[in-house]
Amino acid sequence: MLTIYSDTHRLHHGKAELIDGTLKPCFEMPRRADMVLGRVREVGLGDIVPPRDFGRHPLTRVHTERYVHFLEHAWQDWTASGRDYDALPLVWPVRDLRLDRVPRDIDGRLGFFSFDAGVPITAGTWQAITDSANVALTGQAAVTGGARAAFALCRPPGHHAAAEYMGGYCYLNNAAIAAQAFLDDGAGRVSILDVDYHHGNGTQSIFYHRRDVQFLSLHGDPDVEYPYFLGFADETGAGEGEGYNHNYPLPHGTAWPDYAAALDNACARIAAYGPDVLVISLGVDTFEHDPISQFRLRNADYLEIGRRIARLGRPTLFVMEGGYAVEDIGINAVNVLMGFEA
Ligand code: SP5
Ligand code: ZN
Repeated sequence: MLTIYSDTHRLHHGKAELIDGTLKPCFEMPRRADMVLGRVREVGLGDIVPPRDFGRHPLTRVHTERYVHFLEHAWQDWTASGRDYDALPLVWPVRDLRLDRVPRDIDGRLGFFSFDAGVPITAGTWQAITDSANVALTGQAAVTGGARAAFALCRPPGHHAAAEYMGGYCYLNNAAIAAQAFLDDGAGRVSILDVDYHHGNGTQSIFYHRRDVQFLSLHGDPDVEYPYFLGFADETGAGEGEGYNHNYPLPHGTAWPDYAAALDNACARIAAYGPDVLVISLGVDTFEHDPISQFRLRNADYLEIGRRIARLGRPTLFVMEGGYAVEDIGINAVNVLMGFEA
């Protein structure tokens, strides 16, 4: 399987995140991608190529222009106002606060265009996030060109980012950008299967009213898990998109048998939908030793996830999302890919 990878992810290196009431070093760190790339090499998965540059157009097919513009200029605006530590949002427009005005000040804009504080913006963030999207788009082009599958080794991840907000370590929604590119290149229907431990709220939001993209997500029950405010089973799509969104909230402690049952149900829905192409939001924070997550999948279970995805028999783009047990992230992510190829 072809892997697409760019070293520029390294330019995005947030310093701290707020967790358990204290500032801790960011869990979403460059070493994550290094470990996955190392494993791709170790097992000889296939060629590793750099991304091509697809420019701004595919980004604004799923994100708003004003949001992309904000991301592009945020670091410059932040430093222009005298700061040089990571830019972080601190205030959000909830409920009866005003949503009809985009603040002029960068601190206001950071809050307007985010839903949590897990999104540091640094000097290299724009370059890293646009290259991460280019990694996904290069994989998308390979699959459109006839490859059975490709692995977009994206970092930063993307599935929490919606049309105009960032959050949860995500800025541009790489999987959604790739899914839209498949459609723009002639696919009629795309399924996105999100196996990251956290609900793919951004991806759901982007496609919620549409029937040309089916979205399915297996994740920790938002009643007790981040992102808390989306990802429940009764979110089934709206308008034209009614019936094309499927959430599988699962309890803390979920291990392989229950996970597999949910995955089988999701796969049956994908088969019934009959997509031209499949996009996998590949998070491996479902691992038993993940430091911020509460499922209990083991190394070998990831091989089985890959086998089940392969049985769908669709051209498949794997897009890297979360996974914070850094010593095992390469083994687990690449196990999915090896299970797929077996
Ligand atoms: C892409 C991705 O996986 N993003 C995840 C963002 C999660 N951010 C919030 C984490 C909250 C963890 N709370 C658990 C406390 C453990 N003591
Ligand atoms: Zn996650």
